[in-house]
Amino acid sequence: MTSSEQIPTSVSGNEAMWHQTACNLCSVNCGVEIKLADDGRTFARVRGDKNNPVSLGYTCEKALRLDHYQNNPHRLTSPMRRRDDGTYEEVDWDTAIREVAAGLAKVRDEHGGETIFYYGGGGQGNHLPGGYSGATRKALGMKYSSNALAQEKTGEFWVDGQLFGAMSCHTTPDMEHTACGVFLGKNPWHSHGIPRARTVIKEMANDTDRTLIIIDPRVTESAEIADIHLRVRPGGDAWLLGAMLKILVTEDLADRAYLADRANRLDELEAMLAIVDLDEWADKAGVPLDQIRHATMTMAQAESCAIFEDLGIQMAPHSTLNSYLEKLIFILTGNFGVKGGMNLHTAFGKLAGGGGGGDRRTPVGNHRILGGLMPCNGIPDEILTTHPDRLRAAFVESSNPVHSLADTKRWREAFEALEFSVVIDVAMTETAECADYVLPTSTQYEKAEATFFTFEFPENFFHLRPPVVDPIDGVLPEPEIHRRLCHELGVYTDDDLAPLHAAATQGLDAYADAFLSVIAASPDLGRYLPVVLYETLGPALPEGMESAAAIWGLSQTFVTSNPESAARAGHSSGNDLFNKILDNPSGVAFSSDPYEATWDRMRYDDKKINLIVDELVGEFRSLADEDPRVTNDEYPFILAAGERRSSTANTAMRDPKWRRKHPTTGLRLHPDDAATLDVEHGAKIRIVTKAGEAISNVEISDSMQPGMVSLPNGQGLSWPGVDADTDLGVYLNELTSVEDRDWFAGTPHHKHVRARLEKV
Ligand SMILES: Nc1nc2c(c(=O)[nH]1)N[C@H]1C(S)=C(S)[C@@H](COP(=O)(O)OP(=O)(O)OC[C@H]3O[C@@H](n4cnc5c(=O)[nH]c(N)nc54)[C@H](O)[C@@H]3O)O[C@H]1N2
Ligand SMILES: Nc1nc2c(c(=O)[nH]1)N[C@H]1C(S)=C(S)[C@@H](COP(=O)(O)OP(=O)(O)OC[C@H]3O[C@@H](n4cnc5c(=O)[nH]c(N)nc54)[C@H](O)[C@@H]3O)O[C@H]1N2
Ligand code: SF4
Ligand SMILES: [Mo]
Repeated sequence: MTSSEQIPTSVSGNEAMWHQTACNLCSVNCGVEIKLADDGRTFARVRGDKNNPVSLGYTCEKALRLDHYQNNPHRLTSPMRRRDDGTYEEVDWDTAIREVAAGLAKVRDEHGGETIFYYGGGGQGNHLPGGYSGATRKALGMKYSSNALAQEKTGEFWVDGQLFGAMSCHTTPDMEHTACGVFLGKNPWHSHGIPRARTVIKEMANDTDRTLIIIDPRVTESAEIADIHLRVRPGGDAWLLGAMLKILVTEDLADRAYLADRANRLDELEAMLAIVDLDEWADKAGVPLDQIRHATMTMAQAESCAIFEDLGIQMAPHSTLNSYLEKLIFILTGNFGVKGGMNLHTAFGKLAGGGGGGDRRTPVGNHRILGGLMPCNGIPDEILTTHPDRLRAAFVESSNPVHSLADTKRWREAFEALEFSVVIDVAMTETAECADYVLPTSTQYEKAEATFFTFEFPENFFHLRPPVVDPIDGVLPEPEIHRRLCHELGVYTDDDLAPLHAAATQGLDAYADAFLSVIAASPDLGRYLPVVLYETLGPALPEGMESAAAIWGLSQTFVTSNPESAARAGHSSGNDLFNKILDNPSGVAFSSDPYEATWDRMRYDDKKINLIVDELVGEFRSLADEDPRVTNDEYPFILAAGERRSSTANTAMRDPKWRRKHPTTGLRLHPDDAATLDVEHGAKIRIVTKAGEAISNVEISDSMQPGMVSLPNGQGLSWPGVDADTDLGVYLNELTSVEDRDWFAGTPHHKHVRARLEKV
């Protein structure tokens, strides 16, 4: 590793101008404009991009600190190879590509390509580069993959599939227009998740005709401004939602005309809800019954209601069941397929959703593969075994699973047990430190970049971001890495691509014609599509935009499969859409729908909602006997391991200096608990779980419930020269266990880690 700070490089474009791009620190990817300093590299100023059609100039305080991501002294600038003693040496790119291809091919030849697994491919940014891995994966015959979605959203996706007919039927809340916005286990003030979150929820709260409802055990910043805050017991949501559903069906609040028209199996659902004893369930939920009834009536009687569920229920007990019960609420109140409610949106590119509804299983643990993704908590089991079909090699890209997934110790053991591993990253991460090879790549501001978080409805948007600065020396963008790997693996020859090279110089129409005939003649080339496009069309694109070549393919696919949505947004063909994407550095609407489109998008033949998810009925019944009020003497606290705060951004921001203005590394604790433990604000405290222990400073806060504590996510990242105990924050997943997970989807219970606190 060498420092990037002294490497002078030329600048793309005019130094004095504002460069349109996006913030990569959360999934809404607000459009921002960046002005470079005189050195042509430092982000001197960052401001919201008013021309971005989604964020309209909005940002939060985090975007202003993006320079810590782009310019820091610990960027990787050379491929690294691990020596036998565990240290690393720099190797040149030719050597790295040759040895990585050979190492992976050896595992494929000896054990089959399906024993090499792929993890990552993009986080809150960087999905476009990850898309190019598809070629390398096919070249090696890889079958199993996963990413962070399989530790939060796969249960929800699967429930959507059961209710609406396919996992691609992803629901999105119309918070902009809703009369009643509900956030369940979500703190939009900090975590966003919807465009312009703070503005939208403030408008909702300030408007006397609209209602903002927050369901969270903590008094979050969002709860502080909400009209209604249901302060649920940690882990108590299943009982709360069960009680709400019971009130809807027994107190004449369900929209029965809508249900008769739009849904099947209402009678079975009413039978399922018969077990709910309202007083008992309200007590288990920790919320007074009159508050539950008031909130339920408000949701049912509002002109429209939209619900956003997130980690507070998805990473808590009964995760998949919670998603099911939450969705029943907007369905029973007639809020699916309507303005201000929940709708099915188009997608430009795919994040997950393929791979069926869980019929595929993992080779060793027999875990359900939902949306094509192995459940994250189950992956170490697939490696640390003598089973003949175990996973033997890993390809990790743009992700840091050793740090971000449960039980770091077990993940390190798993990496040790692999026969071969490679990581593509911008930094020497905790995962990179376990790999045989580390390949350094350009940052998201050094290449054409985009995410596929295209969740908006009725209009949906795509933002292709041009590079802001030139790449530093020594790195390659991911598409180039995958192109070189595919060549090294010998999957096609230069001759195969000659007609495409020639056509690319004659414009997109000629290219499209040549493409169809080349693929018809050699269908095998289609398997390596992203890199074929990158290699042939890439060089014909504007300078710096080579990595956008795959977007040409996605534009064709989108317009062919959604001609009406594309036409309503003004796009007549795939080439037309692609050109507009290239011409609009602030983003463009690729799709526009009427609200009825949701019903067309339903995948059951009769276009009706299936109200009964058979696999989850047994779990619902078991709620009658389970009691969340019972405490654990050995571990009396519930630790929410991973709260989103002003200075958390998963592991994208490694430099602790980025937290200087918002120093939030502490363990939040209720004043009563602090008094019992006899600790003061700022004191050190030891947190002990069954998996491990850590030291944190204490932040006394009456936003907490007694018995509940919380730690911020994404901290404890190594950074040379910094005192780990005081400035780095807690390395959370040294405290979590892989076995604490949802029985169905395998999603972790990170919001519900049993812990003991000890004064230091
Ligand atoms: N600032 C910032 N924003 C981010 C990120 C970031 O790192 N930093 N990460 C992004 C990512 S990847 C994601 S997935 C989202 C996540 O976004 P959120 O899900 O909103 O984030 P969290 O703060 O983890 O959890 C939300 C809330 O769940 C509550 N909670 C804890 N236990 C329970 C419970 O038992 N029931 C209920 N109902 N609530 C509970 C917590 O008190 C917390 O306020 O944020 C995104 N946005
Ligand atoms: N205990 C606990 N654990 C959690 C959570 C929690 O709440 N509690 N939250 C979870 C959630 S919701 C999520 S989404 C995950 C996120 O965890 P991950 O999926 O691991 O994602 P990130 O932390 O965003 O890691 C992104 C990686 O990409 C690298 N990177 C940045 N730019 C580029 C680039 O241009 N190219 C490449 N190749 N690499 C790049 C960064 O250096 C970093 O290593 O964490 C999860 N982990
Ligand atoms: S972190 Fe803030 S500025 Fe960045 S995308 Fe998210 S909301 Fe926008
Ligand atoms: Mo996430």
